[in-house]
Amino acid sequence: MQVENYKIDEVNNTGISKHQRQFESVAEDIADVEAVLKKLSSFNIAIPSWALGTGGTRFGRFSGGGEPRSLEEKIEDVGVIHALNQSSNSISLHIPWDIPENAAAVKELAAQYGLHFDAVNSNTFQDQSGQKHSYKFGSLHHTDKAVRKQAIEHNIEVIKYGIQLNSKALSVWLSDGSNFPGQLNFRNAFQNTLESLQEIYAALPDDWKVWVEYKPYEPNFYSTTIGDWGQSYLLASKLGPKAATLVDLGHHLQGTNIEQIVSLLLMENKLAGFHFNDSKYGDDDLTVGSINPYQLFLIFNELVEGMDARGMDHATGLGWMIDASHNVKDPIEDLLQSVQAIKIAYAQALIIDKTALKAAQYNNDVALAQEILQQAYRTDVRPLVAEASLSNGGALDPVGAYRKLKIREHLISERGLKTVATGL
Ligand code: PSV
Ligand code: MN
Ligand code: MN
Repeated sequence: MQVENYKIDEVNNTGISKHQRQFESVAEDIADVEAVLKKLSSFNIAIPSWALGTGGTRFGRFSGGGEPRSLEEKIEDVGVIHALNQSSNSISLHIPWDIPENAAAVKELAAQYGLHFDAVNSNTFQDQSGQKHSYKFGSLHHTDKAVRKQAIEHNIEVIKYGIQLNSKALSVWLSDGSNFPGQLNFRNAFQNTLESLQEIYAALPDDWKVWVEYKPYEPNFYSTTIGDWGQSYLLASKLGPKAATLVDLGHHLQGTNIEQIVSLLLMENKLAGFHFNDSKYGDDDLTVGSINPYQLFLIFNELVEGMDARGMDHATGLGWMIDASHNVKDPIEDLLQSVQAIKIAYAQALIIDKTALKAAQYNNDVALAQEILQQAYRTDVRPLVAEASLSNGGALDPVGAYRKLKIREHLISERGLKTVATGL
């Protein structure tokens, strides 16, 4: 389904006067509101193809109805999201969950919704039917060269799919690790991983990047071979300039200062981008901003400061992607909420009085530094985000519009109630 512009306009019209009042009130106190709006309007966050169905925990999956049954229907769903928020103009594929059999047709369909393809993701954490060697004991780090070779070839195949789609990055997440002390020789595992990644790196086109993700545990519970940003950074450094570290917000132990990691990776030109999500304990699938929006704001503070210091374009300088999928919400609503949360944090970071903050830091005025940060954080910037969306033809309130336009009901009537999304 296509969400027609006039329908979004109709829904917007019901809330426009309230919005204008709220927008004027917040805009009044912002030095260069046009610059903020321009940045918000050009900011996009990629949608992962695996988040469009109700995800599962390993204990159960509860389909909500109208789930996409094919890659084409997933593209359609991202089209719905982008029509409503005008901030999700790309889709990230996980292969082999979503194989673009006919890349030209898939690209053309995506273009009809104003979409393109973001990073392609390889999958060597599951065995696929017909596969010769098992990944039970890992993939790129495996003790057996034949298993490593199979995993390397899979990654090279994923790059080939990505080339057909005009993707520009390969995202690698390995579940490789160990469950028990003594199971693994850490140094050999790391060395094997490096050598495998070097072969994959050699297959990257000139204008491509490889993004190396880390995760401290799960599915392995004793060690993960790329377990933290240090290990990822080490690999990325040894690989070369096309390699960088991908930060998935949920892949940190509780209490980790993620914003500091982000700041230093950015300083070293080794920050690839993000997988956004939120978590309360050790999870990585909750809606962005649902648990700790302050942390998200602090991360964006570092991003805006660090990217500006390096003269980077906020919209295109890094990879921005959501990586979250749960089993109790409508996935489209979940994704719309996540994108809104990211844009809110970004807007708050944009309105920080940076000159005053710099001076407070220089003078070691700790209390003032906190006041400056929290002044921005406590500003209700939602009217700014809504105004940016409106100026692009999107909805003032994407989740509200999605409900008013009864989009899920439409999808159920088209696809049926008992559908289960392909892939994850
Ligand atoms: C692993 O937890 C991860 O964050 C990786 O990015 C995967 O590719 C993705 O989730 C989907 O399982
Ligand atoms: Mn991830
Ligand atoms: Mn994850």
